[in-house]
Amino acid sequence: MQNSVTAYVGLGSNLGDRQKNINDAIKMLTETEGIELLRTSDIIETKPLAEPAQPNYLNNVVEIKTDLSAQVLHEKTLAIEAALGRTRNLKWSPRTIDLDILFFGDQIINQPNLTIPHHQMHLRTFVLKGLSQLNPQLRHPVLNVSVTELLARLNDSDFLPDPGRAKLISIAGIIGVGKTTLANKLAELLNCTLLLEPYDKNPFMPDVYAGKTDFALDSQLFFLTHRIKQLNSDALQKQKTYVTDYIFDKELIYANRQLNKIQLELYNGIYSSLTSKVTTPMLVIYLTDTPENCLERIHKRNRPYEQEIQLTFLDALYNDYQRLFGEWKTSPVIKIKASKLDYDNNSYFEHLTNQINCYTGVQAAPQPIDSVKA
Ligand code: A4P
Ligand code: MG
Repeated sequence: MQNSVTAYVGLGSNLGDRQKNINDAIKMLTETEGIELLRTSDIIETKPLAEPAQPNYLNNVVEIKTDLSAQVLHEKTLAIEAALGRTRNLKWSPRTIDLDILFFGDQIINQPNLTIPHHQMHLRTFVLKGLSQLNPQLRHPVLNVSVTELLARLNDSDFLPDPGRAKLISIAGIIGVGKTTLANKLAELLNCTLLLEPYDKNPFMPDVYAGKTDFALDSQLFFLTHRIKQLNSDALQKQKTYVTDYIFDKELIYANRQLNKIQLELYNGIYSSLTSKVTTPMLVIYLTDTPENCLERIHKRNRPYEQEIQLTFLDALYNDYQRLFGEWKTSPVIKIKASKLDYDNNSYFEHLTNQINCYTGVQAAPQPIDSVKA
């Protein structure tokens, strides 16, 4: 094949003989002139994204070599879907077979009927698993990140952006890791609203850090009520983007560390009755550094009441955050080492904001037809 391109097609079936539908679709792709089948990933059973009442899917990904154009390949996949009995009545109704073009070489295509890379593939574990099995180093040409890294960010979940909600980007990490600095920078670059935690307004904090644990509950409730108000879904505009320098779930981490048993029981009761309207993040940026480096930053920034913080406390917080994100299923998480943040490097931040825009669904500027981006 001359001028051929390597492309990846995702297959899904949740109606009829699912295994046969996938095998038939692969056979028909293979028999299409201009397409050579290279490899197929394992077929996996997956829960339906966003439609829990539907039957489970079987999904896999195929790697092909083709000298067809992306548009012609798309027409061929539509014909295969039709031949295998796919009907298009309701959006996302169960289907005998669905063929999505995931990648077409490293081309970026934005046409009315065709978006490549597929516009939500970076939010779908059932797609990224197949891709990383076939080619772990393969890079997403818009995100400029490997499919293996994209898969790790989802922690085995699939996500569907909800247009009825605010786009909240939360920066997480232990004290002194640099969350507020990053939040300020991102809010400026993304031209969005910055929501900061009122670290200097909590009247109980100095006492708590000075070891007066009687005030720990007051201090926790001060933060809790502030954040509940700040992130209340009625207070945030849908579709608007916000950046916070904290993740709401840290409240439980700190409460567990700082409250005694009786305080914690009371706190937990209040917590669960008040948090139902808190907006959850669409994307988390988890900033990490060694507790030693964070302690050094805390000493440098010299907020008086923080100067008593001990390394053992930061160590414990670090472990709590690691546990939180080991189990996190609420949103994708971009993990960044604080040492990699380069505030003088515009292209570093261009890359980061470009990625954030992909996750929050801000469309890239339309590209010329069949434009190719290196
Ligand atoms: N289209 C645009 N770009 C592409 C592309 N790269 N590849 C257009 C294929 N089609 C593309 O697709 C809707 C329109 O998208 C078409 O007109 C096409 O020109 P469709 O296949 O007709 O409709 P659809 O599949 O219902 O919608 P869509 O948006 O493609 O949905 P998805 O993204 O395919 O999601 N859960 C699990 N576990 N596994 C699944 O496979 N699939 C879906 C459908 C939902 N939940 C799932 C799965
Ligand atoms: Mg589709």
